Amino acid sequence: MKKWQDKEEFKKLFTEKAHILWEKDLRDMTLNEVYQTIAYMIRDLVSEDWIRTNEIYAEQKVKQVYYFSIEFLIGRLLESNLLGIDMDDICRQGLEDMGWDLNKVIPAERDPGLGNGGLGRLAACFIDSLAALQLPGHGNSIRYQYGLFNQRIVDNQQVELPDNWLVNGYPWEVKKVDKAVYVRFGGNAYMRPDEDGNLECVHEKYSSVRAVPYDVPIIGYHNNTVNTLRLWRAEYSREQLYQELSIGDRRRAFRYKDSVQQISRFLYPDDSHEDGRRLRLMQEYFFVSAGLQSIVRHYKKKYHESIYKFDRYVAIHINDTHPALVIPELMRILMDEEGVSWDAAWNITVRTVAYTNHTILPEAMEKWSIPMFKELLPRIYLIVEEINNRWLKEVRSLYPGDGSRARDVAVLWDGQVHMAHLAVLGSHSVNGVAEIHSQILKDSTLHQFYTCFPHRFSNKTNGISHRRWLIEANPQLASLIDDTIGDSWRRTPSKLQDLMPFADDPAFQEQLTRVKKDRKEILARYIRDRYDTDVRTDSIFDIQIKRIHLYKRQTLNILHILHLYYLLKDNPKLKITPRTFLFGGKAAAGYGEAKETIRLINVVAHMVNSDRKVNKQMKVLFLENYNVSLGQLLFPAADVSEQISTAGKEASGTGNMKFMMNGAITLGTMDGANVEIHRKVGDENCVIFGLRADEVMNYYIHGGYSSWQMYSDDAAIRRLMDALVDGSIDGSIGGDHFGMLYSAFLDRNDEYFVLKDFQPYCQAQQEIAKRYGDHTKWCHSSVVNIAQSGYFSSDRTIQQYADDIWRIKPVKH
Ligand code: KOT
Repeated sequence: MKKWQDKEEFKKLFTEKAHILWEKDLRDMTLNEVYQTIAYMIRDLVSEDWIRTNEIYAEQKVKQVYYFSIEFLIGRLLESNLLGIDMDDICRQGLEDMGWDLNKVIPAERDPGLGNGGLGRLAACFIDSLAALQLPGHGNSIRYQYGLFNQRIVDNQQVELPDNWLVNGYPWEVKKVDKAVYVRFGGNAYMRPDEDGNLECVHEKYSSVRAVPYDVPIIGYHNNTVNTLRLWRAEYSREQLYQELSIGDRRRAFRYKDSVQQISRFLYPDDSHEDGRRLRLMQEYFFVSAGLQSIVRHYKKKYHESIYKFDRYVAIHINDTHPALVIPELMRILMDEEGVSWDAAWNITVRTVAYTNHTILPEAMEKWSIPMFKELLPRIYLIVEEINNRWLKEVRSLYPGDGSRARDVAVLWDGQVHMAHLAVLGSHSVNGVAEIHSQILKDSTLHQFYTCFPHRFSNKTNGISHRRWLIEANPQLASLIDDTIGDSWRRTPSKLQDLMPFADDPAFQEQLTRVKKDRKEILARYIRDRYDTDVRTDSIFDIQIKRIHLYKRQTLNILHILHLYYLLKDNPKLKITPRTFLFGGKAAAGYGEAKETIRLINVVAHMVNSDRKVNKQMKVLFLENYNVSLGQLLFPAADVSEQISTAGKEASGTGNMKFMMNGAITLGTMDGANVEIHRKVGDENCVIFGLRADEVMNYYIHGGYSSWQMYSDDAAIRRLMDALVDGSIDGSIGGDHFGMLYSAFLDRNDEYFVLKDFQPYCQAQQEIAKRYGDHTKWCHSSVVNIAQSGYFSSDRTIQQYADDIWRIKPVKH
């Protein structure tokens, strides 16, 4: 790897680069221009290694994995790349000499909003770990022109503004025009006999979309590996446009042009909440087909091996079902373009593809209407139909007379294409993302498939990049850890365990307290600057940051806050441990209850914060536009990590791990990865409450829960529910106030057991306050959490995928 020798060389190269790029005096440069200049300088440093990495993979003909994900929530890259190439100090010093502060330059980079939440961020942590472990693995996705909306709060309500993240250009990407491919939509597809009497497929009158890749380097950590995140952009094919124009149908021609450009324009703002739109299906097929074509092309060109050996050299991973069309698309390429028979193509496909499930919420399971699917992807539909026919024939012969089997495992059923069923059938490996979630997949969601293919199923508990979420986000803590146990944990995060002996060390506890206080002050400054509000850094920072969803139960949190407020109002002499409650997260624009939850939080916040009788003891804030960068500010400042989803609903969660790694105490239900966090740290170092997943399941199956009963029996709950609709919290009289939420709790029998878990949650909050009061004990817990968090590094997760699923090995150079 080329490096900058010292700050003098940095300054010289910076000056040269800046002049070429901006043609202006250094003093006139904007912070964004400074950031872009450094980004291009980093690209100069890594470009040789980027080329070399690919050459070595091809020369050694190593097996490579391609991680297909409709989202990659990568966050800013300037700082992580500087850390990756170990040039952060030189850059900082060089900038300082020239009159800039690196800490002010870093925020000039916009967060690429290429994801919604957990699923997209996981994909980003995974490619980070692949490069750090020198594993040959790359990402494949869409280059959305507009990311997820920017969120503003106006009159207590969420307002969505477009996220035009590419306006100033994106210095990390490289457009590869020569690697463009074409993707076909629409037209007619049918089978007919060829000269030899074999069936061949004819696909005619289709419309072609040009897919152009934009590659982003994924830089390894202190090694020479540079992998690739390939993002596809849709362009119209000039040929097709001219053809349409030459026929004389101008309208049709422009309709074609517009519809093509729509494909990579917007990221869908859904998280665990599908809505089956046609454009979304186009996006899915677009990046799947483009990605696969380029992989097959590269394999043939560089590996010189028979297509029948494809799966020995290529692994394809599908991040949930959004890329599940990989299965019929690979079948199509193998059969229609490479002349492989059905049976051989199926074997190659199944051995190549592996699938991860990220949710068991029924409304998030992807299904497409058959007529729409057929119209848009006629050739792919024929293949899916054949997969389904062959499979159901097998099922019927295995379980004769059992008609209900077919319903549970069919790919085509009830006029819909069931993507999860297609994904399981066409993969050799199916995994969940936390132990409890993988168990639920086997026991219920995919139970029938599990009985057919038990060996396919496994668990791979999620992880997070400790480089981004500890080294980069919390340098103060990282350097304290270095000083205490050395820096080997940076390469080997399990070494964080070496902190265990310091859990009761007074000197270490004191320094940890200092670091936490520093981080709370940094956050407090941000809050003061942006919201003109002061928060007490001696209060408990209690944080819930994640997408807004009824199952994640931000409602439970805010109802408890309101309850606490009433306690203080009713007992003016009452003293509680001062608390700062912070929320962050976006609601899907079409998800009414989630948007009402945001409004409720803001209305309560306003009432509490403006009440001088209580606002010394509690404050509530909703922070706008939660994204990766804001996360990097929030996780390090947290005392309490709110992980309070209805048990059995959160597949894993990964924010829980980021809090833990930064020394916060989990206040959570036995859901997702909380279960494993609890096992690592024990009852003494986290606070668990509420219904267990089996109890929740029991209520769903057998009934026996009545939220009206909770309302009648519990005066505190009654008061809170009434407050939602009597105008006492949102002032004005008239209107239904928070009727939508009231109705979800009472008329719709509280699907997520908020009222049932309310009192247990209040007690858990009291337990938190009690423990916080014993500072030494609290510090002990904080240390244990940090020390045990190494397991939740995505390096561990990726090593498991590499060993058990992909069978790929590191490539040193
Ligand atoms: C969205 C749409 C359809 C299917 C799944 C999703 C989805 C799931 N989006 N995000 N998730 C989250 O994925 C994370 C990473 O595995 C999990 O930690 C989290 O529990 C999921 O909700």
